[in-house]
Amino acid sequence: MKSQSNRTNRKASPDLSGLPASSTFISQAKLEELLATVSHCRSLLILTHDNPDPDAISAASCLRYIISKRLGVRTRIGYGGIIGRAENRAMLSLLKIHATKVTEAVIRRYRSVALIDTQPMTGNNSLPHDVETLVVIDHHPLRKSTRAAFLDVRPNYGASASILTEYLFASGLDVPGSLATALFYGIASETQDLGREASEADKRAYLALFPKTNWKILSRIRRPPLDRMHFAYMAKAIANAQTYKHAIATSLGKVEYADIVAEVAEMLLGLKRISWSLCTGRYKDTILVSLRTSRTKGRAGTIARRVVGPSNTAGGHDMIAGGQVDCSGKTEEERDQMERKIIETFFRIMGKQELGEPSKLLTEEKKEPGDCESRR
Ligand SMILES: [Mn+2]
Repeated sequence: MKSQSNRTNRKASPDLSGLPASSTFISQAKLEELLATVSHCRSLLILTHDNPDPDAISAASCLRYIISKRLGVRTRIGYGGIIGRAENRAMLSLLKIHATKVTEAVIRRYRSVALIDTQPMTGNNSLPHDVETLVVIDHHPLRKSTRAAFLDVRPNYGASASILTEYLFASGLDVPGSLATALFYGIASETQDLGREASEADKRAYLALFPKTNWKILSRIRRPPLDRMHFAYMAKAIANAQTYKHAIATSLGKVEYADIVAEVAEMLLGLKRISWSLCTGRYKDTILVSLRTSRTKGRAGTIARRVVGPSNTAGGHDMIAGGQVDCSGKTEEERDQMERKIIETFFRIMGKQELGEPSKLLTEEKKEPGDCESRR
């Protein structure tokens, strides 16, 4: 029985759909290569991007499981920023995943570092530029500067968790329910339930994990208790939102955790007739920019780079992207100004260089209570 092949059969990936999910030849060979590379390590730091999402968390946790079971090498999962999103915090606690914030000094203590769901010098992780990377496993486009003893970068995959799922099944190890649930959630959230940038490989991994997933726990992760702060951010995001043509943008100003910027960008994309959304927010000395589009060939990564300009870092995929603009040494007013400038640049790009008059999402029309007539 062959599964029906869907509209996109990406050239880069060989057709493995006829094979059982547990044996993809590439991952079998890559797994052996990975184990050989890591086998001489005394300990390994598994580093994700700052403010890791479920894809990064689950992929890191799977790598840790395989390496400790197969090699007995001590590992630690670290990240530079903060895990703020309620779903991600629930994921860590309910699935008992141990990940800690690491400083530059801690990173430097490790001889061997594995980067997961990110690459050296992307600007979204805390690996110092002079520290060598032993392992890179990622699904973002391969950067010219990326060097590692072991490299597995598959830009045609929708999630890093899908790559690690293949390793897991290729390893022949038991698949614990908690790990399956983490990976399943990693793939599902990264690809919006396989609807966004998912390839055949992601579907295969998703199906392989399906029978082992703990649905009760997954449901609790997806509906976590939200604190008041969350609603306050949403209120601010909506109050500040402006639309221009098919684009919407907002700024949050100072934020206490970085994830909220992406969360807002995702929420705003839900507005009718909108196909691009952007949110900015300041976390410490960085202005974070999060970009989303509903266009499957939107090249959001390229747009994000244009939005932040050549002296800053940005990257991403077709439909999701992010960037960061350094604002150290600036006053609060200057920082506000910089956020406005980013949104202006974004609207200019959306307007093909001409900038019309953006309008506020919420207009101050005289409305009777209960009047839900929409704007014309
Ligand atoms: Mn990812």
